[in-house]
Amino acid sequence: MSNEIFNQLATSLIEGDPDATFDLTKKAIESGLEPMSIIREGLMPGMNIVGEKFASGEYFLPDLIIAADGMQKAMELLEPELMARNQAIESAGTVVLGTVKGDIHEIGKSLVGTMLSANGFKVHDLGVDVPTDTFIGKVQEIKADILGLSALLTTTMTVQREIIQALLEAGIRNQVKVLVGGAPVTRSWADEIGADGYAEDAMGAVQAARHLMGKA
Ligand code: B1M
Repeated sequence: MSNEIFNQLATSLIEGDPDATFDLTKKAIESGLEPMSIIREGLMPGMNIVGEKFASGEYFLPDLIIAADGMQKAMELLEPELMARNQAIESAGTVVLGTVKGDIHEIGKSLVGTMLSANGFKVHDLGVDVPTDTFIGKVQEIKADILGLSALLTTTMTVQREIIQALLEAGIRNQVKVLVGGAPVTRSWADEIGADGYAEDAMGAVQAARHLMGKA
């Protein structure tokens, strides 16, 4: 049953049918499947195939937009489920989160935010295409423990480095831990730019954030 529904979910994204993605996600939740498995085993493989078809020239920008619409409809159902399952009582730390300037990819960043919130972090999500100054200002304003920077494009990864440089110039680099992630981001890139933490996915971001807070 679960494999069948995961395959159907992936297919609904690949074939660009957001209403089917929504209905199948609802069905998967109602049948008792874990929200994180629905994301990892159904939705993410579908999005990855859409991405591959785009990269090979088979799909075009509208195909990406329709797939993202389906994924976002699914996330509207899944986010409350993720929150309800994991809600922690104690505050784990404060995070300023966003996708860097020039980059409008939202879904992965928002999933990271949801998982951090569900695990007790107070998350200030600044959205996408966030100017460097906005990140710096928010970190200073709320005295954030962690600055989470998402980048999905090889062309915008470099902005993560620029933000770390801007923190240094503002004299606050040692006051905040920087966590980086996003599809093209690797641990070696994180090391190269002097980030404090790196995570490959949303659960990894929770573990990395806990580690940065000295709690894991
Ligand atoms: Co775009 N896009 N896109 N796109 N898009 C990719 C990223 C791409 C890999 C597709 C491809 O060619 N194979 C490619 C980037 C190539 C590269 O540079 N390496 C690409 C491109 C080229 C582009 C455009 C340039 C296309 C164009 O205009 N010609 C353009 C750029 C726009 C811009 O940002 N300036 C563009 C636009 C778009 C849409 C707007 C249409 C849409 C996004 C809509 C939205 O977000 N509202 C879109 C989509 C949907 C994709 C793909 C297909 C799917 C992304 C996604 O949502 N994945 C993507 C291909 C792919 O990734 N397979 C692609 C699901 C999501 C849950 O995963 O975002 O990876 P992900 O997040 C993961 C991890 O990365 C990690 O955890 C998340 C959850 O597990 N993570 C973090 C993310 N942030 C983190 C932060 C952390 C830690 C972990 O700490 C702080």
